[in-house]
Amino acid sequence: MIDGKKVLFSGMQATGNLTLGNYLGALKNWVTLSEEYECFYSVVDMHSITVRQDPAVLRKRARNLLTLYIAAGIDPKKNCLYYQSHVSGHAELAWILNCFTYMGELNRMTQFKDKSAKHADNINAGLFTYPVLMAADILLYQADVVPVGIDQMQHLELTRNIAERFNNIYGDVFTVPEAYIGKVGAKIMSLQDPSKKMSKSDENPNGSIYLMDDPDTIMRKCKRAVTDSEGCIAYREEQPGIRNLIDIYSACTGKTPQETVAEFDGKGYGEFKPAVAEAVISVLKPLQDEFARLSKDKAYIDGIIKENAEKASYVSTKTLRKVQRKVGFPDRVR
Ligand code: ATP
Ligand code: LTN
Repeated sequence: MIDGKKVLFSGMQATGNLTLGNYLGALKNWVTLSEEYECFYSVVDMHSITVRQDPAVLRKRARNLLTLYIAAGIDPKKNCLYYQSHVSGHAELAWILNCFTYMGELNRMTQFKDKSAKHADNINAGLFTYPVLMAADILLYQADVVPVGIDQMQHLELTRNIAERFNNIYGDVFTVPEAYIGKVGAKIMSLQDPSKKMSKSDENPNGSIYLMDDPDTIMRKCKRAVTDSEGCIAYREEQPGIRNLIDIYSACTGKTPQETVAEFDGKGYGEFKPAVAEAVISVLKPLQDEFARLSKDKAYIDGIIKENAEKASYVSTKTLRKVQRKVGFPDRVR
C-alpha cells in the first residue's frame, strides 16, 4: 500500500512498433486502472536487449513508448512512468532472485522456447533469465496487481512462486501479486493468421494494426483480414478470424461480443470488416494526435523522465535494502 492505495506494476518493451494487441490487451486497461491504484508503468528497456537491438533505434523507441503511455491517458503526475534502466534496483534484485529460481522452472517458460526458436543464433543467458528480471520489476514495488495479456500469465505465476519461496525462508518480505487480465482484448490475434497472437515482432506487417497506422492502412488491413467461407458473423471457435474481429470491434466500442454479434446479425463480411476498421480508427486517431503533440514538447517529457525515475528509485530502494539485509549482505556504513 502507498498512501492508502494498492500498488500496480506493469511494463512494456520498446522492441517494435506497438500494435493494437498491445493497446487493447494492456495499455487501455492501464489507463482505466491508473485512477484506482498507485501505478508504476515502466518502459522495460533492460528486457529489450535480450534480443539484439540497434542502440539508436532502441533509445528512440523507448522515448516514444513513454510518450505513448502519456498520450494514451495515463497522468504522469499521478503515476510513475519511467525507464527500467534508470533504476538500478531492478538489476540488483534480479541477481538475488536468480539465486532463488530453478533452472527447471525457467526451462518450462514458453516465451523462452518461442524466442529461442526465433533467435537461434543468439540464445543468451539474459533471454533465459528474462522472467527473473520481470519478477524483480514487480516485487521491487510490492505490487498487488499486475495487468498483462494472457501471454504473460506464466511469467506472473513464476513471480508468485519466487515471492512465496523467498517469504517462506525469510518471513513476509514480498507482496505476492495477482494478475489482472482485461475482459475484452486479452488476446488479439494476427489478422493474417488467427491462430497466432498479433505481435509487434511479426515479419508480416499485414497481420498487425500498428498504433501509428493511418486510416487507409487500417481499412486495407481489416478488409484483407483472413476469415472463412461460413459467411455469418458468429462468435465461435470454428471461425477464429471472425471471432478475432468481433473481439477487436467489441474492445474498441465498449460492447460485449454478444452485443456485437446481435448488431451484425444477418450482415456479411463486406459490411462487418469496414465497421471494424472504423471502430479502430476512432480509437487510434485521438491517440495519434496526442502523441504528435506531446512529442514536440521535449522539456515536458524530460521533466517527467527525471522526476519519475527519482520516485521509482526511492520506492524500490526500500524493498531492495530489506532484501539485502535478509539474505545477509553487510549493512552499509553511513
Ligand atoms: P514481441 O512481439 O516483441 O514479443 P509483443 O507484441 O508480444 O512483443 P510485449 O511487449 O511482449 O508485446 O507485450 C506488451 C503487453 O501487451 C503485455 O502485457 C502483453 O500481454 C500485451 N500483449 C501483447 N500482444 C498482445 C495481443 N496480441 N493481445 C493482447 N495483449 C497483448
Ligand atoms: N515480459 C513482459 C514485459 C514486462 C512486464 C514486467 C510486464 C517486463 N517486466 C513486469 C508486467 C510486469 C512482456 O514481454 N510483455
